[in-house]
Amino acid sequence: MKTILIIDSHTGGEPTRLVVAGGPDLGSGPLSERLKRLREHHDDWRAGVVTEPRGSDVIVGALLCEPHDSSCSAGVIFFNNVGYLGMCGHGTIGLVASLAYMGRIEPGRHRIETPVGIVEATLNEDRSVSVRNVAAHRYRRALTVDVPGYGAVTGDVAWGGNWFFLVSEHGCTLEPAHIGELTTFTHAIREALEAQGVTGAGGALIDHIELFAQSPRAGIDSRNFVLCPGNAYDRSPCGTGTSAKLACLAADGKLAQGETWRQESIIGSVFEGRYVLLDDAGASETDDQSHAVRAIDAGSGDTRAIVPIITGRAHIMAEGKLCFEQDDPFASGIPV
Ligand code: PYC
Repeated sequence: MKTILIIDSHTGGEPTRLVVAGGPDLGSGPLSERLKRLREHHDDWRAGVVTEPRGSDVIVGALLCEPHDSSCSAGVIFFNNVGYLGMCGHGTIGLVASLAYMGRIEPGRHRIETPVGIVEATLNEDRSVSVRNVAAHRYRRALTVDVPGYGAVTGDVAWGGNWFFLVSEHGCTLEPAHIGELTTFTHAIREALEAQGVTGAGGALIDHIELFAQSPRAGIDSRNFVLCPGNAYDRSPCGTGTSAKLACLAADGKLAQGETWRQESIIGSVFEGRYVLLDDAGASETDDQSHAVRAIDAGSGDTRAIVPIITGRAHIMAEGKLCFEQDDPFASGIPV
């Protein structure tokens, strides 16, 4: 029987399943290369860990890896029910909380290697975690797509560690009671973007859709609804989605460097976000921001890049061992 050791946490309601032992041998080298090996040779393993019957559509998996860069405390590859994520903000907060729970790290700053660059996570004394994300930028402003069944929808395309289409004018009610229709609507937007050839830099698929509305709560700047690639919605305010939002706010001159933005999720959990301009972030960080810089070189219409800092809190939920009997017909999940 094969076994995999896991720690489950949630960040603002969004679960992260950290695999601490029992992952496939991906060899050495940069995490982008190891991600390629995971995708090409061990995709069944991914599905077994996060999809039913051992997981669900909501769980984000995080494979703990030896970092390639020795200045990093850990390396991580994020995955979900349908594939892989470049970066994951809530997942990084969950990873850091789990490493602290395991006694592997103390409060303070820790560099973490991901397939899209190095991020820096600070475990704060109050157990919240602040993630200094890879550089974010708005790639296209006010693009309109024709969404069958809904009509014209206008939004921005931005990179926050994943590609997002961000929509503020939509006429929807962002309340938990409407999650079904919000999922159907955002799914239709994603299909329309793909069908109409709207992409991120270099033809990248825009696989996250984010709607915004005002929050009814005092002190909260905005509420969001985020559709993730496998059609689950993010229970957290989405770290990479909040990063993409900060990039758009910065590009529009609506949020100054260092100012705090409180982003609430559809279920009411909150991340605090702020940013520094990439140019001001220092030489060591710019080395890590190659993806964003490449994206900008590829011809952005809107080139102001920022380094987002996202703060949230994760809670440990479970520690255990996934078991895979040799004759289990669903060891690689339930095919859909
Ligand atoms: O927090 O960045 C995030 C995230 C991406 C997908 C789900 N959560």
